[in-house]
Amino acid sequence: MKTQLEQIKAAAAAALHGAQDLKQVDALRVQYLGKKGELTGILKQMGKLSAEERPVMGQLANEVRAQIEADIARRQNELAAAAMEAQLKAETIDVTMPGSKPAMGKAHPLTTVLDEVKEIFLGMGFELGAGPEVELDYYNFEALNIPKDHPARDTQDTFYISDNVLLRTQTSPVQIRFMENNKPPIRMISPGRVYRSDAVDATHSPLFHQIEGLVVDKGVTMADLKGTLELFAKRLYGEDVQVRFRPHHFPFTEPSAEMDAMCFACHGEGCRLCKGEGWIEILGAGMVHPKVLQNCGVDPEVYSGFAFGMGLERIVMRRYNIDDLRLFYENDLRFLNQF
Ligand code: 2NL
Repeated sequence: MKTQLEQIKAAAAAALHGAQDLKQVDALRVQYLGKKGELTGILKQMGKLSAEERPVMGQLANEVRAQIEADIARRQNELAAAAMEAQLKAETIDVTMPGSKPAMGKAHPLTTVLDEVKEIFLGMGFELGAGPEVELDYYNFEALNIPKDHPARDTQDTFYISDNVLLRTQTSPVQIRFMENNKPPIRMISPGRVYRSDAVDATHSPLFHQIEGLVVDKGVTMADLKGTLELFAKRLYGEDVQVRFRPHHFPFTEPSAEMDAMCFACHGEGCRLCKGEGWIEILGAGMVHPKVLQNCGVDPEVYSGFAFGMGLERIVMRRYNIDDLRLFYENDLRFLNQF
């Protein structure tokens, strides 16, 4: 029996040494130590031994079992370590490989020009105003002296949400609210999204951007309007640009005017850019109508003011010679990467 035990120990050690994976190791464990295994088979014969031999063989059998268990554990560790080694080798990251460059975004041309316009007015002491895009009819029209039957209120132009709620068609409601909540002197601009129910084409979009400005104080005159807006045009287009004011009409200003800049392509000669005019329209402006001041709780006997408004898209289109408004909203990188 002793010889048998020694043989089992040696055979198990050799077999485990040759085992190539954990599955084989487990099979050997069953083969030698399992319920029907070789060692167990020997132990079952212990009953036949004499009382003297039994404890000696028992101890030897236990030693053999312990040795085989130790061999199994060692082989399992070796195989696990080898598997880990192989996996690490297969998954090695080449830290010297050049990375893929992330695409860099850049400011949208509307943002770039809006930032310039803001900078010019903030430099003149204006502050920024903002307000809701979903507005009350009162702030968008009524307070601005646009009566119920005015063509500007035509439902073809305005997105109505209900009878008296709409998407603002200009940023003037921001200024109305500003006058309600702030005492003069007021110097503010309100850039923002505005909405008109227009069919989309090269020059129309249901969403576009406006920049309006408002100055209210004692003794503000048309001369302040002209000086401020001329300075703005020179800052935006260059010191040598000439401007002119033409009479116009808006319900919310009186008198009203439009400001043109001399065409920077032909210098007044008339060309394709200015459609032969020599001048290009930049903005609309005027002295705030006394009724509008009154609607906002500003006494027109004490205060006066001027206001102006311009479309951001048109300014950007002229700046970069862009002929289709839709390009601004499509986010085609071939377009956006040009700026
Ligand atoms: C244009 C002309 C303009 C105003 C906007 C305004 C605002 C208040 C009172 C009076 Cl609160 N006026 N805004 C004034 C004149 C012209 O916009 O052609 N915009 C694209």
